[in-house]
Amino acid sequence: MKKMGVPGKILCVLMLLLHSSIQQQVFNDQETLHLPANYTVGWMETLDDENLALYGGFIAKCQAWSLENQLKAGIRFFDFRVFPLGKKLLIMHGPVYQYPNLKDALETIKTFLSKYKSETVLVRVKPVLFFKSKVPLLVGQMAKNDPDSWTDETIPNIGQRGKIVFVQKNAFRLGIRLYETAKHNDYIVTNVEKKKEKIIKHLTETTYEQYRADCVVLNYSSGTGMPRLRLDINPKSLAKQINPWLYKHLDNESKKSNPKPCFGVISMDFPGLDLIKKVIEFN
Ligand SMILES: *[C@@H]1O[C@H](CO)[C@@H](O)[C@H](O)[C@H]1NC(C)=O
Ligand SMILES: *[C@@H]1O[C@H](CO)[C@@H](O)[C@H](O)[C@H]1NC(C)=O
Ligand SMILES: CC(=O)N[C@H]1CO[C@H](CO)[C@@H](O)[C@@H]1O
Repeated sequence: MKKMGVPGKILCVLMLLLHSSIQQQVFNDQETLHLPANYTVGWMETLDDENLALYGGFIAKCQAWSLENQLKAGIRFFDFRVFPLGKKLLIMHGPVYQYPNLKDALETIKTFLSKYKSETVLVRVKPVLFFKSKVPLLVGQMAKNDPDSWTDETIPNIGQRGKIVFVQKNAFRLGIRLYETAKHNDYIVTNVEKKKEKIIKHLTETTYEQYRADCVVLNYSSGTGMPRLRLDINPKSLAKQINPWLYKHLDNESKKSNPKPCFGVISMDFPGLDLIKKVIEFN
């Protein structure tokens, strides 16, 4: 694989969309995706090859859309939790991604990339359940000699479009490194206002220069995880409250900051098209 990495550059973020209906779509839990006819699916197309090493998309955990629809909506970062079964890698939360195994999911991404050649998709694989050490090996066999996959630690230039860029996670040492802003207990949500404070803290943290040198910053924003302490807050109900606020917050940031901040990859639950678009605008 040709190295085109430019050290010192970082993965900036974002998302996107152009939907100007009266009601803004910042939260979505519907399976169907209604893309406006003029929606820019390949939003990375206008990105300058030289400008940034790579742009991120956002993670959408607990997402209602299929993998393909998430790609179309602009999401460019996926977190797959997998466990080995024989030579296969099965994906947990199958219904969300439709595909029970990693190979099929990667094929779906590749098919998307072959159609939208300007795009780059980050993939993080997290081994779960059992035989975790087999996972990097199996993924390695799949990706190492695949010209459509990037498994180097060096961050590729955005010029390297059309690829699946693997992202490291703990023992999974394939691909570029990721700095996560979230601390373990940030997952525990007891209070929406506190959650907002944390999101602002994370968004600010990812703009620090120090993290930009050699790793991608994963910004943990409305990704809620499973709150342990309160039964009345679940990822969906939280996203419903957080997403409109996050939209406004990003909107405020985009107006006051010049140059625009680079937030890294923003993780969200149930984002609607307008929220996605807002993030993409930061590119
Ligand atoms: C897309 O269509 C909507 C509604 O028809 C319009 O308001 C918007 O400006 C269009 N966006 C672009 C980029 O053409
Ligand atoms: C956005 O800015 C407006 C005007 O300065 C302010 O009233 C509002 O609270 C801000 N919203 C968020 C979510 O930061
Ligand atoms: C979306 C995501 O990957 N979030 C991460 C946030 O940080 C926690 C704790 O470090 C991780 O466990 C999550 O995976």
